[in-house]
Amino acid sequence: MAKPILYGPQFSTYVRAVRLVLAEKDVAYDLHDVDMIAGAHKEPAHLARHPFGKIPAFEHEGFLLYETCAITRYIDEAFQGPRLQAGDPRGRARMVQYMSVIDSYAYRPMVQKIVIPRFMAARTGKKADEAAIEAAVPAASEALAAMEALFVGEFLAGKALSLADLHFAPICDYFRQTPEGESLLSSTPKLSRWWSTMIRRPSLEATAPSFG
Ligand SMILES: N[C@@H](CCC(=O)N[C@@H](CS)C(=O)NCC(=O)O)C(=O)O
Repeated sequence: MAKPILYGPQFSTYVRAVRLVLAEKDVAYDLHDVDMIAGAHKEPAHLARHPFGKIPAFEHEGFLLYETCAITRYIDEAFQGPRLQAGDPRGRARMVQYMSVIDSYAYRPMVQKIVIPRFMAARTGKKADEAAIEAAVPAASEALAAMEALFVGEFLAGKALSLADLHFAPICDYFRQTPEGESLLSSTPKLSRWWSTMIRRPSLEATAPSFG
């Protein structure tokens, strides 16, 4: 099979989620950068791959795909390697539930409202809007609490690693590096334990974001 192509910058949480799946399944791929900082994701070349101008987009032997959940599920089903979806309906349903919770309730407050402003402030030396960050904490806390309440096994969807773990790991990795994330994660012991095992996976190390 030809190598798939993943379009997007390596520091993007959703790009990393796809890279984690590719790494866990040991699938070789080409990563084509899209300069998100310069706005290349809103330009015609990328809009042809993703009409909403988001990151990432994916291509495999002429098959074009966008939306991270669809991409990671395709990779799991189309390529060899360990299965990343449970064999039973409840395990798969729990995985999808987690991924939906992450997209609908966790990403925006944690990444858009807390991580990005904190990282931008650190990079530019400008002050972050503390009131805006503080305003996002209750929603981030609510999302984490819901995820903690659903957690019953070693991994998000049960006893085995699934697409859900790889969907949340990039967000958790950035979030825990903010004071808000560090504090909120200290009150979710199951997720904190989960993170301490996730961080040891070679796929996490292989996809660690870098900022030049
Ligand atoms: N629903 C999309 C969300 C992707 C998304 O929000 N990606 C972020 C980067 S991690 C992005 O494109 N941000 C730029 C923007 O919203 O303009 C998916 O699942 O792939």
